Amino acid sequence: MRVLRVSAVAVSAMAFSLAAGSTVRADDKTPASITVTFGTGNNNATPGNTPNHHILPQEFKVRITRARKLDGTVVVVPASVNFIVSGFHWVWVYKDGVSLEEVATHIPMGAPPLFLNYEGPTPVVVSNVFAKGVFQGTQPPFADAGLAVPPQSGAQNRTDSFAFSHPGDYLVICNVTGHFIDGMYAWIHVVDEGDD
Ligand SMILES: [Cu+2]
Repeated sequence: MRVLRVSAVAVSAMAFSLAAGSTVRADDKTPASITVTFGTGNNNATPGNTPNHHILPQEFKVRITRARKLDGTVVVVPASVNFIVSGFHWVWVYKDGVSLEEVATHIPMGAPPLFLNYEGPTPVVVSNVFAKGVFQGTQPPFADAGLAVPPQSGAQNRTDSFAFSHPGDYLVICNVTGHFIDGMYAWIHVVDEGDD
C-alpha cells in the first residue's frame, strides 16, 4: 500500500512536469491580462457624478506572451485589457505616443460636447485612435431604462476587451467629454515578454 502511494506521487509529479513542459512559461511579474474598472455608475449616481468618472487602476502594465498551439507552433498572444464598463461611458484607446496633454488641449472651448471625438488635429488623415469600445448610444434614453430615477439600464453595462500586440504606452479615456474633464483617463503600459 505504501509503495502504491509513492508510485502515485511519482506519477502525478511526472504528469505535472509534462504539463509544465507543454506550455511556454513566463515569470509572473506582469500579468498577461488585467481587469479594469471603467466607471461605477450603478450605485453612486450623484449630481455631477464625479465619483463615477474614474478608471481603476489609473496606470497599469500588461505583457505580451507566447503560447503553443496543439501542433507545437509557438504563437504570440496579445496582452489583454478587459474593461468592466458600468453606466454611460465610452472607451477610447489612443495609439502609442499620443499624450494626455494633446487630447486635453483639444477639448473645445465653451460648453463641452457630449462626446469629445478627438482623432487627431484637423483635417484628420489617419486617426490617432488605436481602438474604440462599444458605442453605448446617445444619452439619455435606453430601451429598458425603466422607471428608475435616474434612469438606469443593463444595456449600459458591458465588458469591452482590447488586445495589444505591440509594446507601448497607450492612453485610454472616456470619450464622454465631461467624464474626461473629471479625470476619466488611464495609462496602459504594454511590454513584451522579458522586457519588464
Ligand atoms: Cu465615462
